[in-house]
Amino acid sequence: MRNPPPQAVRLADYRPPAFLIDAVDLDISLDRSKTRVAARLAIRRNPAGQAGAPLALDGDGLVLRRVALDGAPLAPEAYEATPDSFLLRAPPEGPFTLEIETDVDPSANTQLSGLYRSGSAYCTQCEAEGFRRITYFLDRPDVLSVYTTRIEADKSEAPVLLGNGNPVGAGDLDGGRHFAIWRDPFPKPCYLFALVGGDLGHISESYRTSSGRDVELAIYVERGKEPFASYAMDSLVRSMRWDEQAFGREYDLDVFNIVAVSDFNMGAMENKGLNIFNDKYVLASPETATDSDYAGIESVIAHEYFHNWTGNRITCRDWFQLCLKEGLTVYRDQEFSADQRSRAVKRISDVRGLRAQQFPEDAGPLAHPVRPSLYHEINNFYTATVYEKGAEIVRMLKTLIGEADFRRGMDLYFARFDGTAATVEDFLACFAEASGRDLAQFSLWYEQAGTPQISVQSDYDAAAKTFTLALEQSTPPTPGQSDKKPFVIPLALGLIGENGDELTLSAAPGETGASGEECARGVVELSTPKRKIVFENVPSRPVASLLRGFSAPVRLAPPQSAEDLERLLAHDSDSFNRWQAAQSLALRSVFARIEAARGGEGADDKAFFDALKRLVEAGEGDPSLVAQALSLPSEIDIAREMGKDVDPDVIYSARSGLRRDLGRFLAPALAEAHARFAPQEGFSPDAASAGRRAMRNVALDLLAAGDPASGGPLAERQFAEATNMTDRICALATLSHLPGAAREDAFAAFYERYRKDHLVVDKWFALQSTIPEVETTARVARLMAHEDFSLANPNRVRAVVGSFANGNPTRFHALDGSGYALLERVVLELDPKNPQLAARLLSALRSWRSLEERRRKIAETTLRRILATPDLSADVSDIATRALG
Ligand code: 0A1
Ligand code: ZN
Repeated sequence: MRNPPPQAVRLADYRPPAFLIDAVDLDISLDRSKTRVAARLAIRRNPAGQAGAPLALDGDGLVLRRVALDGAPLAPEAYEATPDSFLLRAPPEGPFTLEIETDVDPSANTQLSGLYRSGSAYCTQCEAEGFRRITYFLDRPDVLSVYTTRIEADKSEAPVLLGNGNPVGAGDLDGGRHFAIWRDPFPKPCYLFALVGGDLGHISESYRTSSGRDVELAIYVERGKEPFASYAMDSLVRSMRWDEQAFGREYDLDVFNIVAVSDFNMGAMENKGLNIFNDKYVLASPETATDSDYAGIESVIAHEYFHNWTGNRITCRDWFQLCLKEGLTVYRDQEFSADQRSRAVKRISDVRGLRAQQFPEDAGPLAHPVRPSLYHEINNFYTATVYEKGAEIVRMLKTLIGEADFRRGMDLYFARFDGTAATVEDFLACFAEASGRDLAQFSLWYEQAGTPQISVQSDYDAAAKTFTLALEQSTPPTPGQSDKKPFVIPLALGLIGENGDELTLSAAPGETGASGEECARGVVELSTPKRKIVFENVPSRPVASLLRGFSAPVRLAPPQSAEDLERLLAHDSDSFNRWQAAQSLALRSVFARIEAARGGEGADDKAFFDALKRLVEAGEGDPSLVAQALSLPSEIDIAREMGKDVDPDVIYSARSGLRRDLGRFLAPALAEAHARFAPQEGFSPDAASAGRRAMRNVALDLLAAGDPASGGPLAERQFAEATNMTDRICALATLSHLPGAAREDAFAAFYERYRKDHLVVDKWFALQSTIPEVETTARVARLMAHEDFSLANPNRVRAVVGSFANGNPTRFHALDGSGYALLERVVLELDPKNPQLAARLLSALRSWRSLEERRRKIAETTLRRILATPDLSADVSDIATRALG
């Protein structure tokens, strides 16, 4: 384990490496507790690096066995080695070869970083700084080397041996051992290194690239699980084709391997030619996977595959540039999924995710720019801000410069930076060049944290037939950034006339008009603190449909009137904004209910409910969009809108009241929809079928909220008769909110049916952890003692504890402090074993300052106690320190 205190790393301190490592030859002899790693490094001084510097390699918990320079053993005074570092005091001026042999213990590796065991297999995870746990190295992304890896193992234990690149040799050895040699011709940073050894099954397929090269694709899984990998394979093939068509990017090796493992800290990893996946994002069958699991697999498979160009062929100069590969690759996988499915539904779900994860991050003490300028622990920067807001920046760039220039910029980026480690500046320069536009102000999106707030005042002048929008932007202060400069914000908009028709935008001449181009594209740019825009020839008072398609990651305020929102919900040509109108109306209702509980005026939902009823009854169009409109803002959405003095109990009762009333009002229409969207013959995971299931299940859930006496039995029936996991788990979710024997029986039956499948058992864990009842905290403690639970497995921990802390606001924030105490216990127990996971769990407390005072105090005490614990990891102490900061 690395020793505290963690050092601050600053972007401003970046210096090119003093040495380069052109070639790495590894010979790795796998053994459960004593794996021998022999590395031969071809090193030379970097002409751009600091002259005369000693060679300082990174290590982390290594045991050095042997070291030689140009073939001769090194004298002890020539170097200094600790478990965490290796220093060669006076390296030769010319190129030299350093041979280093280390021992590592994969069985003792509970951090799941470096070389570790998952089940009976050996696997690796090197991003961000795991390679130094395998051998001493310049563990930084701007050192690119060509790797040859020889892997040796017991043939019976690990008949499958996989590495990066192409297979170039294999053979049997004495004593039941065997070896395989892999060579990766593409220079790469060490964080993309990987190997796998184990007794695994696989499925394979041949793929012909657009230029006619054949690639062998294979997905390796636990033996017996092979049939569950077919959707992942299908997604891979579609991703490869799509990247050729959408970005002109072809795959470059002879093989592409994916391995699914059960113990993994994140979703998956893009190691060159050898992607390693959390099995949650590979394995699926109609009986075990929900529609959202299928969508998750499709997008993660695509994401990792797309990294081959955005991340691997072009990598990052330093970890501050993480968004260069992550934001861009998320943008690419989002576009891919949008093309495979309903674009509008995909956008809605991405924006829901952004608001649920990134907005709170940006509004709290952990806020950081998409490209941070300082970190203590890089593992804590794999955040929604870097990933999801990073993707929004790329999307805005495309909106601003247009599709053609965007594609030209991407082509230029690929051509210019292939084989290098690049920066955000390099990336933006390509688009500036391709579009002829100065992107200096745009680059503030990478530098300034915080979510901009846009306020809008509108005014209709009936006599002059003009409509004026007064826009104003401001961005709240965030840690270390008190004053914000104005952003360039692309605001997609339209005007909806009295009859619901889309008005043609026509700008008034002069300074206050929008440009002709802005009107034609329906996108205005807000790049100053304020901008007033006058539209002319507006026959009657219109309603502005603003931020169409969520064209920028901002908040709009103040909320529109109910009448305006109802017009948008009924008529907006932009599907996203129709959904947004429903969400805004629901939020209005919740806030009115909260006011009513405090003695204020109650909610008048009649028009809103009527509008939803028309949507449900219309029966035409996309049922998945109707389902989205009926999916009310979550408790967490509501808390975020509230912003301060959040009381989760108050939110829960107001939201439950709305669900109950809506369920009652819509009951006949919902019952009809539930029947109309009953499962058809055969199962397909495609978007259309998933949309039908979404509609059916949202109907079931609202029906039960309106009338548990009839909705409960309906859910029981659906649970028993379900022919796919989506219908079964949704029925169980509905039942989970209805206390009683039927619910407990259903949970027991579910477990009996799926106890052998750990991914399904995770759903069972997660649902129970999110039951909004006082008893749940004790239930969670019981689940942690369940024979299927293990602190060593990140998926189990996330299913039980993560779901509780992030998905059960009333219990997690219980006034008696029991929820925080549970989190504290788990974080502290987990920290010495898996600090990355412990730190992630702890970030559930990131919004503690927005809570009402009593909870805020308990949360603060909890954080302080955690921070005062001796021997805390750098990961957890970084989160606790910043959260309190
Ligand atoms: N680069 C991967 C995510 C990833 C990051 C860190 C990991 O270990 C600390 C593992 C995976 C991706 O974006 O998919
Ligand atoms: Zn990624």
